[in-house]
Amino acid sequence: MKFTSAIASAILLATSASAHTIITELYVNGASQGLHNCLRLPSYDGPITDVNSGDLTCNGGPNPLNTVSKNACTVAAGSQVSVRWAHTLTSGSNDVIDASHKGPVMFYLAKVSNAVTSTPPTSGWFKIYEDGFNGSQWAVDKLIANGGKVSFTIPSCIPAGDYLLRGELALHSAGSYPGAQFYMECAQIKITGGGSKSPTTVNIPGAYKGSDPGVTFNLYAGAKTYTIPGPRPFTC
Ligand SMILES: *[C@@H]1O[C@H](CO)[C@@H](O)[C@H](O)[C@H]1NC(C)=O
Ligand SMILES: [Cu+2]
Repeated sequence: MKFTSAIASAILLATSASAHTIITELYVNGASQGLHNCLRLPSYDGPITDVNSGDLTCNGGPNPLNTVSKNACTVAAGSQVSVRWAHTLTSGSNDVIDASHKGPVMFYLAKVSNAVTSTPPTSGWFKIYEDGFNGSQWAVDKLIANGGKVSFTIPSCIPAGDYLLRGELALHSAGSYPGAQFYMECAQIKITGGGSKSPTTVNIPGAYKGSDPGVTFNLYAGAKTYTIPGPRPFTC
């Protein structure tokens, strides 16, 4: 009995460790900005599970940020940005995340004084993209089918300047809280052009609660609808 359950938990551990994911590459209008470039990368691809943790902003804590790029990438407002999630810092597009890790994909922006050196702010975040579940496919299913890449548009009307772009992928074993696994990395970008609109912002941590229907959600129970956590995305 004991022996069996020890083997079972070892297998579970191995499965979940092999299943994690991390953002490894940023693209602007389809052009790679270079592997790991302009990214604040943790040493480990593990999740954050406490929605009130400061590590929810741009990772860190149990996953020390030890591969922080010295560069910010320039992005014209209104252009298309993509990121590539991969299982490890060096995985290719055939190894994105274990298919069991279903859930939504979201992107947020926050203005900072210096994209490379500023501490990730806990306030000032606005969502610019979200994809959840359409009744048959999760955002993560589409991500895997697309080699880990997801694309979205930087709003054309927000002020130029330095920003942190926060990519987030979530959920998996979220039937009770804590349980949902949040995977997030921040990219260092300088937005050019733009306008003068001021999006409504939220705090991260702060925007999610353990009791949110999109945070505590058994995605293996056959539900046909899902409420993505956080605010709805800003549009110009
Ligand atoms: C859900 O999205 C997938 C992939 O884009 C698509 O093939 C499928 O038809 C969609 N299903 C519904 C119910 O909209
Ligand atoms: Cu995992």
